[in-house]
Amino acid sequence: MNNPTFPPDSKYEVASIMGGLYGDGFIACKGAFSREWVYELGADIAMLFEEALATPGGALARGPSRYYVEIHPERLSGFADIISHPWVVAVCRAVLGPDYKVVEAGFDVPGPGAMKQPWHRDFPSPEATLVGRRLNSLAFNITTVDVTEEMGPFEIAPGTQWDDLTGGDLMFPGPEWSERYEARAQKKLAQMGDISARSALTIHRGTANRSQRSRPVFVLGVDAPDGTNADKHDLQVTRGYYESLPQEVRRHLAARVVDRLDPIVQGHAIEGLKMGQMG
Ligand SMILES: O=C(O)CCC(=O)C(=O)O
Ligand SMILES: [Fe+2]
Repeated sequence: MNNPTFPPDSKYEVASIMGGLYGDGFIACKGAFSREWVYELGADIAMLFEEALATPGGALARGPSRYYVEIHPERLSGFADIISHPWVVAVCRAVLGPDYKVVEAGFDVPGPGAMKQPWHRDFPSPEATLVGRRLNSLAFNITTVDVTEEMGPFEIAPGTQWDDLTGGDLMFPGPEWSERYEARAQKKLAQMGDISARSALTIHRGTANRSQRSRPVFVLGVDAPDGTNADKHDLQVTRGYYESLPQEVRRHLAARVVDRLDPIVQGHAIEGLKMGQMG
């Protein structure tokens, strides 16, 4: 059928998507959204951030002047645009299969004065990746600002999603690994409208924000059917919102359908990120 939202789009080749995520562990779609659309996303996030800061336990500290907030998807006016974007759909299908599920929606806010994070992955590698050599989850990011060097860009060490950290800390590689990551480090100067997709296992860090502006970035977590990240999250949508979504979009939401949204218990704390490093 000719559903315009879900074309089998040959612009997005499975082989290049797989090559990018199994190779570097990071790919991007430049200019996926208009700047106007991103301004709206930024405004929604600013509003939700204020709300979260005013709620006890509403925002998780990830180092000085750096927060993570998990949200109710429908509070973003553009949420359906994100999860039905043809590039996002193509990437999820290619890497996670036809029954992928959206398990997490949130945002990171590294504010002025945020410090350099230690190199890390966002959770320990699952058996599927370590032994099965397969990725069963992805993280998508959408910046709400044009990132400059001074804002402390996101930095990634390509290809390191396959590193086996067994024997040490499973999320924070010890000093014996730093040479490897420093040698590979790439700064991502994302611009408004860009979407990126990465394995959250690819070693990465936020760097020091020396500017006067914060750098809020939207985060979408997606699992393959055997992914277990849903366990850490509790996505909720109201019945009205759920029913407003096309069946094909709804099918991929690993969310509880509720009459009223419950406050979110911010669960995805990363203990090792509470402190920061100078630099
Ligand atoms: O600064 C960023 O964009 C990412 C931060 C990050 O990796 C984290 O808090 O887990
Ligand atoms: Fe991270």
